[in-house]
Amino acid sequence: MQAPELTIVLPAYNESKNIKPLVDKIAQAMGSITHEVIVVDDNSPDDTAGITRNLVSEYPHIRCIRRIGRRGLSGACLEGMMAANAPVVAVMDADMQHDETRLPVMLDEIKNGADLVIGSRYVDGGDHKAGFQQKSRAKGSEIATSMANYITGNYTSDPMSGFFMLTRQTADKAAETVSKDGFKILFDIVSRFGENLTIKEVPFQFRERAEGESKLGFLVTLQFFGLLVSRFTGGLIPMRFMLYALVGFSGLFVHMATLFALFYGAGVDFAVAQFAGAFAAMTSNFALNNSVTYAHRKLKGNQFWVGLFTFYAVCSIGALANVSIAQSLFELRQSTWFAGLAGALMNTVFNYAVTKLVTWRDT
Ligand SMILES: Nc1nc2c(ncn2[C@@H]2O[C@H](COP(=O)(O)OP(=O)(O)OP(=O)(O)O)[C@@H](O)[C@H]2O)c(=O)[nH]1
Ligand SMILES: [Mg+2]
Repeated sequence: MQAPELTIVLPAYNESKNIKPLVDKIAQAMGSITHEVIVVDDNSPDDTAGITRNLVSEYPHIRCIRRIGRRGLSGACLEGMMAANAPVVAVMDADMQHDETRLPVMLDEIKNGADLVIGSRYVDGGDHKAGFQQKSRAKGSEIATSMANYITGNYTSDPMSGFFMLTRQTADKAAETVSKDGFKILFDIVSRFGENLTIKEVPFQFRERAEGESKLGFLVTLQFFGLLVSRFTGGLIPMRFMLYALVGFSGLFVHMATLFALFYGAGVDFAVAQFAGAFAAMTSNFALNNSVTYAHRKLKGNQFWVGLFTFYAVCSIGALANVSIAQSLFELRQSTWFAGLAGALMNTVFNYAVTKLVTWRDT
């Protein structure tokens, strides 16, 4: 077997029906270019891993990385890129939305000196609309792309693409800092390193997913907006903190709804109703953070209850710190607004930092 010139990484979750047809098409498109294919599967229930391994008799250059207990597209892409043997690595979706016939053209761009080549739906000759069944999703993609462009600084017309190729050297460098969380690793790479990379674009026509279901849901969209804000602040505010703060904001509504329902609806004493409101908010905050902010470390079974208990404990300490800071600022004759907000902000930062470590053990 010859050493591969190109590694093609296919992140795949429940893509068992797409793998074989896609690998066939890739083999056809590659012609004489020596290549290997790495499928990165997150232990898909549909046996994507088994199906991939069965292909080895036909395609000895195929390999599957099966990750247990982990989920996430960016992390999957990264792991595939790090396992590559070739000096050039391509990443493409496993659902046939990307055009494998563009791979040789992209490889030529790398040979001509590019560090990163992006399969773009937004340059002349490219198209994104055909890939989305609903018009609203095409529109959503356009809006997200222009927001991402605003933040990344126009290094590419399609920072949201999941189809790209880069040198091993670039991949190795990116891997050290790029976020393993989230769905859009290219956006992260371009926003961090765009300035120092020679970037080329190759147009392609985005196709409809062949089989199976989309994994882009509400959670992924929320995470993406968290990532946008995080990159907007130059990484100062972590993506997870954004999600945590958003969940905290939703807790305000839970708190007020409980307070009003108990105080006005059930005639409960104000202090008791307020206490119940705080408890309800903490509980819903914990449940939401567990499913959204820490989806990658979701606590289940007994761990869920232990997590809830530590969350209550940390939040209670946070509340005490909040009140004492606000009180000190107030005594220093700061405005009530400033004192109150400073206490609340400090409370959020404290709760975030400590529950991250203690409750979700996310280091
Ligand atoms: N290993 C791994 N792969 C994933 C994960 N989430 C998505 N993928 C794969 O990443 C690729 C892109 O995901 P899609 O669900 O197609 O997302 P999309 O293309 O934005 O959405 P559609 O247009 O609806 O297809 C697909 O090959 C997925 O199987 C994940 O958590 N782990
Ligand atoms: Mg897709």
